[in-house]
Amino acid sequence: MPSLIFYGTPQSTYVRTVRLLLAEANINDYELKDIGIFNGDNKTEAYLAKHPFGKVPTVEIDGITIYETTAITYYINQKLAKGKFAPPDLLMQTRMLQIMAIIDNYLYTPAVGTIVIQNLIVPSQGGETDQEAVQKAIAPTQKALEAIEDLCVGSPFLVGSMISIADFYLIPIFVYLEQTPQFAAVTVNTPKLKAWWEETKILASVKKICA
Ligand SMILES: N[C@@H](CCC(=O)N[C@@H](CS)C(=O)NCC(=O)O)C(=O)O
Repeated sequence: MPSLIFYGTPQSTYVRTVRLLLAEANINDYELKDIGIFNGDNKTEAYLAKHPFGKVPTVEIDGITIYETTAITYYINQKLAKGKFAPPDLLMQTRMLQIMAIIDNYLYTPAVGTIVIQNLIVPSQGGETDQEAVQKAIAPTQKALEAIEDLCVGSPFLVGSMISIADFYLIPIFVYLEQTPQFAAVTVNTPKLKAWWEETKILASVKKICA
């Protein structure tokens, strides 16, 4: 087993993406160094030396530092999981990458950056939910989820019978979205994703990492 140090706050969706992959690969022997994103840990000089953009996660595997979740999951999947979390079929592998890119570029900001943060984080820190911002985030969240709906197989997993990195990207977002009053609205036209969510939310790895 290579030495693996993991930097990130356990609540982060991207941190959970990588930790879900590790859990499904049965790799539990790693050190988790908590880097808070609400207390400024991610903007210290020491952390910025590892990740110049100050985001989580970052991992160090056998002394190699990797940041950006796409790169981390690619490396760990190839190096430690024999590539089992990417489908062998070229088209399905392409769909997996497409779904991950949609999540990064079109879903994360309205769904997590606004709907989740405003409903779940802001009130927990004593603030007031910005309802106008939440309302504006519904349409782009719906659009991104509907694009994923069109591309996914959805039964049982996003790109087929085997769980893939695309599932590890979407699961942590659904864990939080489901707790918001907007969940029904943003999934109104995504029956495959709703069925997918019922099947994936009960996985042991999801209960362990996303609790
Ligand atoms: N492109 C990055 C995005 C990571 C990201 O946005 N992480 C969030 C937490 S889920 C973060 O670090 N937020 C802190 C901040 O933006 O200051 C990746 O793929 O790893």
